Amino acid sequence: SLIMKPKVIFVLGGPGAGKGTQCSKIVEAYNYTHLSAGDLLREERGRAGSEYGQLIDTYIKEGKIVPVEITISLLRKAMEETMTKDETKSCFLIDGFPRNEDNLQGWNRVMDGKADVKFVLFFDCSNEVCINRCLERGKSSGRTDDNRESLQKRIQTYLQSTRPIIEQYEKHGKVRTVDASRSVDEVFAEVKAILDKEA
Ligand code: UP5
Ligand code: MG
Repeated sequence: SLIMKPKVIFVLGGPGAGKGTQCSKIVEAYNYTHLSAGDLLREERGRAGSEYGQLIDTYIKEGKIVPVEITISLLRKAMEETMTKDETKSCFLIDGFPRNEDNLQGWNRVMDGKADVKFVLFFDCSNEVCINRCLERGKSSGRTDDNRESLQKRIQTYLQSTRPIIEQYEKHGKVRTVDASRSVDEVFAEVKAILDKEA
């Protein structure tokens, strides 16, 4: 039988910009499935018998971007599982990916023609706000990268590697930018306006 070609929105923005928070709200209101690349990597890191556990652990603490083969196989598996369980679930928010040129090339290699990337939903936020949100969350998150030292590196990686990816999509008119520094509800109102217009 014909399986629907998945529709994808890439969700990008600095560490702590609110990608996960807003994706949860989108899932409540729209028929989208949220796949956080970071969450999938953290899950794989904790999986007994994972051959990548140690590598993922080190990369995350260092704020470095895991080789795309690992991330893309997790994303692809999650998409396939979702669509196999319920074939009407063919819209995905891919949160925190693609973060660099290696990610983008890996996606194009594996997924070209197999998924429709609609646009990038970009949560724009100052580094200062991003850092403060992550430090605040770090008091209870248990995340190994919510500390000043890792955050410095995450911000660096974001500016050096991820911003250029967003700029590439921008050149093709494929970025929808949201001011992510406002309250959760204000940000979500802007997100809704974008999704309702694109749908
Ligand atoms: N918060 C959220 N919105 C708020 C608002 N409007 N006002 C006030 N507070 C707000 O939010 C962060 C915190 O801020 C929360 O406490 C929230 O309540 C509050 P969240 O929604 O979690 O922000 P998010 O953007 O999702 O932040 P996150 O820390 O998840 O972003 P990162 O991009 O840094 O983390 P991710 O999990 O995507 O990646 C982690 C690491 O995994 C990367 O550094 C990298 O090492 C690795 N990785 C890869 O290698 N490859 C990938 O493809 C993906 C990840
Ligand atoms: Mg997140």
